[in-house]
Amino acid sequence: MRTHVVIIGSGPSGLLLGQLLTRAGIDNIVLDRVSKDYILGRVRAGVLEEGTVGLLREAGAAERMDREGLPHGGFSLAFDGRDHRIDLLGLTGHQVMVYGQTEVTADLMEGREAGGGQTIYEAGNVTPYDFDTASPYVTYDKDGTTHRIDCDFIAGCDGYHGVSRRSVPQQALTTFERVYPFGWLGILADVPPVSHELIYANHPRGFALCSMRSQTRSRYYIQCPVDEKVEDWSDDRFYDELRRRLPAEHAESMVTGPSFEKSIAPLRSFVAEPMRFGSLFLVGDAAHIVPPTGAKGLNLAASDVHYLFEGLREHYAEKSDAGLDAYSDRALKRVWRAVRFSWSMTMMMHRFPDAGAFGQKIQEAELDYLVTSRAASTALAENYIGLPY
Ligand code: RFL
Ligand code: PHB
Repeated sequence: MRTHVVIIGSGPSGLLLGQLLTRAGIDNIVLDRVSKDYILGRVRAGVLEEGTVGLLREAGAAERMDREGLPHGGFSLAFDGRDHRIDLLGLTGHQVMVYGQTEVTADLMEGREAGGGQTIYEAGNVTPYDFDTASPYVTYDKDGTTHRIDCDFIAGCDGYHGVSRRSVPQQALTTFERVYPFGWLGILADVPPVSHELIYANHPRGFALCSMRSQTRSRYYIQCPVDEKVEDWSDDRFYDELRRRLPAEHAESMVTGPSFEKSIAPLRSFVAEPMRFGSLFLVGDAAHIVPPTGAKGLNLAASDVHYLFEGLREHYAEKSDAGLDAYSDRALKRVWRAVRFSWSMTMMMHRFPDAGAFGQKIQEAELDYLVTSRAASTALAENYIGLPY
C-alpha cells in the first residue's frame, strides 16, 4: 500500500488531521491499536477554544457541535465560600464551547466514513521505519498478517503512551516533566449541572470542578490522592465530598443521580522536544501532556494539527517546505505557553500536601488579587479562551 501521510492514532488529533488532509486532496491512512468502540468509550475533555471550533468547521465536522454545543461566556472560581465570576466574553470578546471530546471524536469518525477515508482499527504492533529518509514506511499486524504502508510523511498522533515518540532515538529527544502529587476522580451522570457555567473550586478539602456535557449531563471532578481506588468511591461518597467543597448555594441545590462513568486521572506536565524527526511529526499528547485544570490538552492537539496541516498543504500545493520546517518551533512556542497556564491554574486551585502555612497564604493572596484586579482577570481569561495561533 502507498499513501501520502500515515497517521498513527485515531484520537481527536489524528482524526482532525485526517479530515483536513482529505478535504485538501492529500491521501492519508489512519491506524489505531484499539477498536472504534473502545475509543468512543473514553471520557475526556469538555471545553473547546474558538480556534478548535474553527478547525472542526474547516474539517466539515461541526454540524452537531454547532447545534448541540454550549457556548460559555464565563466561568466561576469558587473559594472562601463564594463564587467569583470570570467574564470571558466581557474581558476578551471571546467565549469557549462546551462540547465533549467523545462527541468531537464521533463527529470526526462519521465525517471520515462518509468521505470514504480509510481507518484501520485494531492494528497491532504499529511501527514507523526510515523516517530519517524521504521514503518512510509503517508496518502493522492485522488478521495474522504484517502489512506495510509506504508514505511521504508519518504523523505520530498516538498519545502519551504511543509508539511514535518511543521510536525516536532517545539522544535526539529532550523531555521536561512535572508530576503532581494528586489526581482527579471524575464522574459522568445524567443529572442537570449544578450551575449553567463551570465552577472551579479551591477548598481546604481539595479542588473540585463542576462541568457538564449538556443541560442534562454533568461531569464532576474532585482532587484525590493518586493512589486512591475508584472502587472505594460510591456515588454517595463522591457527591458528599463534592458538596463539601462547593459554596453552600450550590451544595444545597445540587441534583444527584447514578454515575455511569467513574475514573481517576493522574496530573502531570510533560513536553518532548523537538516535535519533528525527519519525516515523522509528533502531534498532541504524543509530544506533550498538561494537567486538565486549564482545559488545554485537546486544544493544544488541535493547534499542533493546524500547524502541521498548513505545512503539509504548502508542501503538496506550493512545493514549499517552509511550513514543515517551522512546525516544531511554532507548535512548541504555543505549547509552552499553555503548559505554563495549566501549571499556574493547577498550582492556584489545588491543595498541596507540602504547601505549608506560607504557601497557603500565598495561594489565598493570588486568588484574591486575581478576582479583584481587572488586569489579572483579563490575563486569566485571555489564556482560558486560547492564545492566538
Ligand atoms: P489521544 O486522545 O490519546 O489519542 C491517541 C490515539 O492513539 C492510539 N494509539 C495507538 N495507535 C496505534 N499504535 C499505537 N502504538 C498506539 N498507541 C496509542 C490510541 O488508541 C488513541 O486512540 O491523543 P490526542 O489525539 O493527541 O488527543 C489529546 C487529548 O485526548 C487530550 O489532550 C485531552 O483529553 C486532555 N484533556 C482535556 N483537554 C482539553 O483541551 N480540554 C479539557 O477540558 C480536557 N479535559 C483532558 C480533560 C484529559 C483528561 N484525562 C482523562 C487525561 C480531562 C481529563 C480527565
Ligand atoms: C471537562 O468537562 O471534562 C473539563 C472541563 C474543564 C476542565 C477540565 C475538564 O478544565
